[in-house]
Amino acid sequence: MAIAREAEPVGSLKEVREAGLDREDLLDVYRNMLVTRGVEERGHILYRQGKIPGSFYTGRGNEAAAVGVATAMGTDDVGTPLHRDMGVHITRGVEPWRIFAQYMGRADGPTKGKDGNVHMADSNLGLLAMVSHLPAMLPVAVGCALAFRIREESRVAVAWFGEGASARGDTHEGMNFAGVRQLPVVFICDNNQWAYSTPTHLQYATEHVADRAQSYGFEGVVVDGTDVLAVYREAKRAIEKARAGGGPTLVECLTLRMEGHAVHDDAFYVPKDMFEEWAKNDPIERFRTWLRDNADMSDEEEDEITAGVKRLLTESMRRADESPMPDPATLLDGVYATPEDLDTPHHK
Ligand SMILES: Cc1ncc(C[n+]2csc(CCOP(=O)(O)OP(=O)(O)O)c2C)c(N)n1
Ligand SMILES: [Mg+2]
Repeated sequence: MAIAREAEPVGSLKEVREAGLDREDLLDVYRNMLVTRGVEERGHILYRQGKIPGSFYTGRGNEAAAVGVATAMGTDDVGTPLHRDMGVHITRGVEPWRIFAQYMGRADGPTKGKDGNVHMADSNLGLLAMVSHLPAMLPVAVGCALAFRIREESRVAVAWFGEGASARGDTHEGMNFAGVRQLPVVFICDNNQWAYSTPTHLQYATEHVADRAQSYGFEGVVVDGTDVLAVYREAKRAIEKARAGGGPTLVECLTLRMEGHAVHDDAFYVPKDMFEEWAKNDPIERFRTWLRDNADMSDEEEDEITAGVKRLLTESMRRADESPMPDPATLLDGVYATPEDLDTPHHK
């Protein structure tokens, strides 16, 4: 039996306005979702051209969940997005050419040509780069929330994790501590129903991952992760509640991972009818239809947005290709902190 609240879909333009988005914001959300998918589709081409070292991960099917949550964050809030959350980077304002540069290990990528292609974030935009070990970023986000509390800053930390990662101890430790201290943190579960080839019934025994929130002393919500407006509304509620001192929320965004775990995996183990069923709820197509039915998006507006995104991506790939490989002399830059540069009291 479900314990978490199961969120309703968002209906009218009026309801969306009440949740804080005007028509221009809605078109921006649509644009961000298109850019997100476009960056990953073009990244896939670069990979097949042999220009991307290592493997390559995409978040196809997760565009609404990632863009919806990031749209609800405040400028000074921080987040720890993962390998399915390109939409968070795009919505926070990372320029796509820097993402292509990152993919190709170039000097202008957010990590200046170091680390894996999705292990990135621009800290100037309030994002902390992931490490591979899942879900090691949850305690980091909880630590940020504790710092905000101690410094009396009106900021919220947003922490992403996959449903597979929810089986590991860091999830428990992070959520328990956040619940005990009622910290300003929102946990976002990207539940794409697979952890590599492991299906959900072999990952957790509750109906929803969000059902666990109750045992940590905070609210759990399950939302359709293909409905960008419902995700936005639930994330906004949770973030503002955290900011107002109401403690954490676990928001579970339910989607299907629409491709393999990474490009080397053809997802042969996912039943075909599952893909067919979820393809009917493609998040971008779904929002496009909503905009046309509810916000009078015209053919001209749509064409202009689509053409603008295409131009942006083409120009971004060209610019990224001009970015140099990192200078080997910079190999250790940024790896170790220089204590005298830190402003923490114990380093003075
Ligand atoms: C502690 C740890 N174990 C194993 C891995 C290898 N690994 C990377 S992604 C992944 C699947 C994670 O599944 P989930 O948390 O559902 O995220 P998804 O990839 O489905 O978005 C695994 C097993 C890892 N990165 N960290
Ligand atoms: Mg998963």
